[in-house]
Amino acid sequence: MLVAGAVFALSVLQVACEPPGSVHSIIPNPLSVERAGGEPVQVSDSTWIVIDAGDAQVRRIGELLSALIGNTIETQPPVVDAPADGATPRIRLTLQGAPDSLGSEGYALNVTPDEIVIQGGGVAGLFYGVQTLRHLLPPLVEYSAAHVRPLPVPALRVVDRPRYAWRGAMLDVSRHFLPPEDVERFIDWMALYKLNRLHLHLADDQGWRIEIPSWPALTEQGASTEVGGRGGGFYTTAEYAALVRYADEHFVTIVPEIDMPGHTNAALASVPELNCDGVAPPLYTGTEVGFSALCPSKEVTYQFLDDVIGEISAHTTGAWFHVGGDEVRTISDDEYAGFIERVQAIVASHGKRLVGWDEVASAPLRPGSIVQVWRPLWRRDGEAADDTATAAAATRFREDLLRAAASGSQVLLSPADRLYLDMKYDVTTVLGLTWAGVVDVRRAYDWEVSEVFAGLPAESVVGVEAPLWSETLGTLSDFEYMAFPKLAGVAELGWSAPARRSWHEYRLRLGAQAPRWTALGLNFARSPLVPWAPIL
Ligand code: TNX
Repeated sequence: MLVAGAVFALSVLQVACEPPGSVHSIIPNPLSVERAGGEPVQVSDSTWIVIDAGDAQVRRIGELLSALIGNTIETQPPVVDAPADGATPRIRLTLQGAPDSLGSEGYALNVTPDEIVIQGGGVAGLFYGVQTLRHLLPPLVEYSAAHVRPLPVPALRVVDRPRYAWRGAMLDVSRHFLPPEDVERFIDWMALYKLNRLHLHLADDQGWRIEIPSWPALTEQGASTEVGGRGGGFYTTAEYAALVRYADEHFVTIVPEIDMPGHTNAALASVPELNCDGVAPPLYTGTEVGFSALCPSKEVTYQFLDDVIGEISAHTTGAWFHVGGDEVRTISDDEYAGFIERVQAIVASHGKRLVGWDEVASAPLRPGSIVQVWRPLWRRDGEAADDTATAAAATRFREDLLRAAASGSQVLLSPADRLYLDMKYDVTTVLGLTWAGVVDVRRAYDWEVSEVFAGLPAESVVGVEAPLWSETLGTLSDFEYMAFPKLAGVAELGWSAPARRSWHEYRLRLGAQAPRWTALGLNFARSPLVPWAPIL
């Protein structure tokens, strides 16, 4: 009787988490979801997780799922190579049988009364199929020591694959440092929404955040402070390598950034010979930009960068190294282009591909480089500009970008007036900045990536990334508050086909995340544009 009552209460809650007008609450919205009708399937103590025999990667994903489900049932479901006789119901995880068209990140998920089957196009696809199953399980599954409860999963079939290869977020750990365990938490939140690139902004005027054994002053001096003067910190080589490993295990690729030639006061203050006049400036804890630059005409600059890029690249499993390149106001255009060309060769010599902020489009880029567009969309074309200098700069930028794309560069979109997570939600938001406007949840979500640059071929766009700058953010809780709920929308922008995205339907699915985020202990902004589900 009690159990029946609990089951009834749970199915009511489950329905409550699927708001009217929305068939499910999965974010990002999958390519197709078909409800099968009938009773929900119950995951329980007698559910086993069956994997492809002998496949260690599939086993690891099975164990992640077992640990999640184990929060809520009496004993963790065993992960087994082959089902014992009659051992049903079961959840089967396999790399067999997914249509080739789904690619390595795609998957099919089938929930039937007999079994739940996830077929991954590759290991990443299998992991994403498990994330989708997670979204279908009641939010209470996220409490790490929940009371024992049954776990209803609606009967349905999902077929899914991402639109873009690059679905990213960026953490500015220079202006305020986040310790490794906080970055790991952020990776957890990214993985839940199938985001797959974490760009770490590891050096700026206010702090150098990664150990470079051949230049110890960088962290001895340059890591000792942050915006406002307190704190600081850095990742040791071992901590960085462990972060890269943790991210890889969650199908997130770390993209390290050392911003250069500008945004380098922390390095210039630590190593005098990097300054053209050989004199180290004091450490900087303010928030101005554009005043610092490595000396482009000194050989030691390039020896230094070769060491830094080589050391970090050696511990980076991903294919990319981000060289910043933004907002330098103290060197000439020719010096800038020459600097980027040399740095590009250094990045290539360490086996990586260059990523740079949009200013790098003015330099001759190699095929396969990525230009990350940060300028706000209202600065992208001359017509919207209110003075001729801005209009000319916009026109030049558009020409540079199209030329770079024509010679094989890719474009990553992070327009500040949509995707800068540090822009305030509205004028009352205490944290954040407003230089690119106030950006509410709808503004971040409700635009179409392929319409941004007329003339840019669709295949040049590698994806989207949402930067989170931290001038005003001090703790993980602050970072979370500015990232959520907007980052869930960025994930959908990067994953879901345009026909699968509509603000009016999305806001219902978004509102359904509140009980899960609460269970996870994730701090989020209660945007008034979203009908938040009751918190359990
Ligand atoms: C612009 S756009 C920056 C950062 C600031 C941020 C604050 C770009 C590549 N750089 O240096 O932190 O605005 O929103």
